[in-house]
Amino acid sequence: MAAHTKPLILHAHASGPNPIKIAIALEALKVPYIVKQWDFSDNPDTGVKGKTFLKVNENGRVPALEDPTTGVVSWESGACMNYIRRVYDTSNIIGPPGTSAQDLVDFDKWEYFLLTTLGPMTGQVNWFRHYHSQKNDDALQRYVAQAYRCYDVLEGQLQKSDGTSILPSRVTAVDFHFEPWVRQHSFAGLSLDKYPLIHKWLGLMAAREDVKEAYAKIQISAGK
Ligand SMILES: N[C@@H](CCC(=O)N[C@@H](CS)C(=O)NCC(=O)O)C(=O)O
Repeated sequence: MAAHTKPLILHAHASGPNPIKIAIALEALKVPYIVKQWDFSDNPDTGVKGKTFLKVNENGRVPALEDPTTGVVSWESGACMNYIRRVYDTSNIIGPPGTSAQDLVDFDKWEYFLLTTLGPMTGQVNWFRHYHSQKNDDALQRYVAQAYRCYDVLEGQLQKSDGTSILPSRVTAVDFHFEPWVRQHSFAGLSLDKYPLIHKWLGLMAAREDVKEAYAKIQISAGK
């Protein structure tokens, strides 16, 4: 890491899964950063839908990432992750393990699968289980089934590494994308009983120093 790198500013929320992915990547690459916490309100000073934060991310969601060294602002966890990889992972510590066209596509497809499918389906399970104003069991069951379908796909992929990483040869940013969403399975009311390799992978991820440090920094910045 260049000695002149100024700490990046990671905009986050105490319990939202998407900012954690970015904190894990910054920890893995030893990039300095500070965490700025927001709530989910439209309070002008503290909320993601308030006027102060909307100047950083007009979509009103976290993560957002400011890099004072380059002046670049990113949001959407996929864009933040790709920015970090392009600028701060020149030795390819967390990127695709191989260089073939298939290796690069494999990285992309699992990253996109989390961003477009497993993450949003789990998010909808959480919404209809915990937050929707009216009981809607049809919607809940639809998203529970979709989340389990994603778990089936992930369990199959983890057979290739005996549960040690999503891409077979080593842990990458793909694992960082999945970790916070799969960690939330209990909150979502989803069981890992039928998914021994996901269970094993999650345990290995939770034991990593970069993962532990990322959660610790997010919690400390939230005053927890
Ligand atoms: N697709 C986005 C989603 C960002 C997102 O939904 N973040 C949540 C927290 S994990 C959020 O800011 N929610 C605020 C809201 O729903 O108002 C990503 O991958 O970053």
